[in-house]
Amino acid sequence: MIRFLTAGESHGKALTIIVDGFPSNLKIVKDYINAHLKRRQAGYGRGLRMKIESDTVEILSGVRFGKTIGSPISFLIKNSDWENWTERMDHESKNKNVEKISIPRPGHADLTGVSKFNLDDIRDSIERSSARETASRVAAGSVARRFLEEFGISVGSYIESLGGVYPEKDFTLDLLDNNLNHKFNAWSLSLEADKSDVRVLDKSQELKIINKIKKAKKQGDTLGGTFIVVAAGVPVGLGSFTQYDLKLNAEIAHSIMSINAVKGVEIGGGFMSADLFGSENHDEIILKNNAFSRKTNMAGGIEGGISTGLPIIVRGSMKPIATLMNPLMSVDLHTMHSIESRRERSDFTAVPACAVIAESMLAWSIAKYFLLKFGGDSMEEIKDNFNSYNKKLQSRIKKNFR
Ligand code: EPS
Repeated sequence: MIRFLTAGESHGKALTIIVDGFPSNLKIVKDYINAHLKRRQAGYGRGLRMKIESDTVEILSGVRFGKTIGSPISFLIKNSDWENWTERMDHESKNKNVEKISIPRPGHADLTGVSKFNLDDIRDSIERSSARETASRVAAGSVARRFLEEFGISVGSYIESLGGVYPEKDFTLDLLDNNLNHKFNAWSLSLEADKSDVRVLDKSQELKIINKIKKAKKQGDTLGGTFIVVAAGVPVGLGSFTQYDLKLNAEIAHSIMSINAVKGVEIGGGFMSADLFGSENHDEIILKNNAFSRKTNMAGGIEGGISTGLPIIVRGSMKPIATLMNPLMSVDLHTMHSIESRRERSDFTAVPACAVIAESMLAWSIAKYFLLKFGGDSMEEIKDNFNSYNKKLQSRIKKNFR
């Protein structure tokens, strides 16, 4: 079973990540991870912090001569901004000039955090609840993504809407209609989306979104949106209906929902399916290229908690960033008086980044379930398991459909 743990405060010295359980002999270099970290930092509407940071990993363990060796992999991502925070983040002594924060922002983890942990400075809660932690997710997820590539599995994403601005031509419907080549590479979605400042596939939508972000900025407001993340080339048979906690759709929902500010997750037709007749919703079974397929992909690549072999289609919704420059009302925890919420440097929107993080989390979940099925200690052993399963599947089809 693979697992990862992250540590680090947003303005602490660094983020640290331990990735455990990956087999030996997986080729990985830091430039590969850094390229994805860079993608996470992009997007129109981000705040000043992204100008200060240029996130890169230092590999501390588990990789030798460009390959994993089977032992825990650990990474360090330095926070460049830490230099401006050494006094405020000192591990031992507190300078009396350091301001204590007592006004919680609605929608952030400020009030829940100080209530739960019995803290009298909201800063103690902000530091770890900050979405800065998601850089660590991308580092861990990049190991999973590299692993999946070895088996022809690709992951990609795009922004479907931002601030309620949707595209004229809904590409997501093409995915659900299964109008894709069977060799469809999900990374091609990201290659296209990364050309846009807001990671959309439609140029006219991009302009409208940028104008909406400008409007939000001017009003001291923030925006959220929806993103689509897809995994293609996933073999039939990952996940299981035999236990609630083995269902692949449940695993993916957990992964995506765990990303900061994500408030909704759908797989395939999702909420839209609830409004349709069964005959309109379900995907007819067909034979295509000597394999079972479906006419459509409303199931989003998962039936009965098990992957169908079709692309896994996930939609996530991200709420607007909680820090508003034109703030909502709050209560000062020291005076107990109603007061405008505190302003803190932040992003105006981070939906483009959220989709990159979702790619990392989806890659992680799929790698986890792939290893549950085909697991082994080295890449060679896993490839043997994978190939023998595929051989069996193919020989069954050949025998029955001659
Ligand atoms: C982020 C770093 C943070 C924020 C943002 C994400 O840096 P700072 O707080 O120093 O500006 O820019 O976090 C949030 C929007 C949030 O609400 O937590 C990052 O590295 O992605």
